[in-house]
Amino acid sequence: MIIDRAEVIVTSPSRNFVTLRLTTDDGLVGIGDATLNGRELAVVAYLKDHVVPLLLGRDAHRIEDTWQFLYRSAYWRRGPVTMAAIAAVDMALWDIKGKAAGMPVYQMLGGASRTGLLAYGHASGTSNEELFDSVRSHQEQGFKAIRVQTGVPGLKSIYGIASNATYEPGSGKKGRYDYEPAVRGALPKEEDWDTRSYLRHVPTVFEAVRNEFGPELPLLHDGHHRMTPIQAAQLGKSLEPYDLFWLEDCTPAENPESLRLVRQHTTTPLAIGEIFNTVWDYQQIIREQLIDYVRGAVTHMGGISHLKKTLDYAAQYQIKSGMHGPTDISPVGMAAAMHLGLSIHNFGIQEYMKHSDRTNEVFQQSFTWTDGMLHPGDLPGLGVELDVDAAGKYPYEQAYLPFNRLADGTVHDW
Ligand code: KDG
Ligand code: MG
Repeated sequence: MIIDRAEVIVTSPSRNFVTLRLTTDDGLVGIGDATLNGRELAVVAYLKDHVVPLLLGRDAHRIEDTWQFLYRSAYWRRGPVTMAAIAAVDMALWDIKGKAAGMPVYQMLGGASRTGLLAYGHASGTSNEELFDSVRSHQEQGFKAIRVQTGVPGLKSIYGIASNATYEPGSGKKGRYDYEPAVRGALPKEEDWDTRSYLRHVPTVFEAVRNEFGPELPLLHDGHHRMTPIQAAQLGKSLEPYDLFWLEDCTPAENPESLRLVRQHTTTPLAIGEIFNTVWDYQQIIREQLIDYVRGAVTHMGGISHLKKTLDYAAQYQIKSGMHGPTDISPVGMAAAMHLGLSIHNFGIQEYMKHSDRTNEVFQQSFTWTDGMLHPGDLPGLGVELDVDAAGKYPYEQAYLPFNRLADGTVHDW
């Protein structure tokens, strides 16, 4: 089973996606997600110029050997561009192996450890009323766990709040909350930030949400790297009465030591790592039990093979998965996360934001969403097919994530 064709397909139905498509000499096709939001074309160049020529003629069955060859032979290791490219190869090879065996990928990873995957959705609002409506609408869609993001008095615009969402192009729909469609344009949008106002306001919102929705509903919150360690400690402590499922990215991820300080002050569970790329980024914080959930994405952590190793390591410390699943992870990356999540013992929760109708036209999927639970389905491989003609209708468009400045103009983590 020799790889005899490797194509890199860029499409932008509602946002940009990069997909690697491998074909074997016996006609099997496997796809992998290599999308790196806002820096997509860097991965396209890495794949086309440096990975595709190395894949042609290789045995498609040798997933681990191909991973090690791409990782070690380059000399230059880690980093989001390299690891997204390797992730796409890894996913595509698991897809092919599943199709060759006639099995869904989760069966090849050891079989199902549960019947479905608890998933959380994103609710938000600039006011409590708007937020409550958003929580209710997520509950109506079946979500049994909900991330809560709130506007902050005095701040005009915060990443992740519904009123900032743009509309689905051409759909006439308004106010869909997520980051799809992406904000197209030649420059990133500037937003404002004030951590003290945020720290004062957020606990009042969680109190209101608990009063409205009761103690049972699992609630999550994303701090989006905006706090210093002592500010994060303060927030974790002030949120303890509201029993969060997790507080995510409370400090910038570069410095694992910060989490030690946060841990000394709060029992609010911590989730981190959506921008991490390897097990080595996690090594210290797992070993020292500084987190409770691993947020890595299959797409950015070198694929199913490498994220599984990371999660197996985390399992020794009772740390669970909380794989990244925003709409900038393509349906291929989401399917890979579902197969992995279904098979491992230490699954925690899966982030899930529905893709747009246009995205679903390009990527035909077989996962199911039942009563707040995801399941990857039982088709051989990953269970996602890319419609190349539909993909061709939506060419790449430059799009950036926003960024923050403080009132005095200082650039801040966003
Ligand atoms: O590409 C960046 C987004 O995926 C990220 O900002 C979303 O923080 C995010 C989340 O938790 O889904
Ligand atoms: Mg996040």
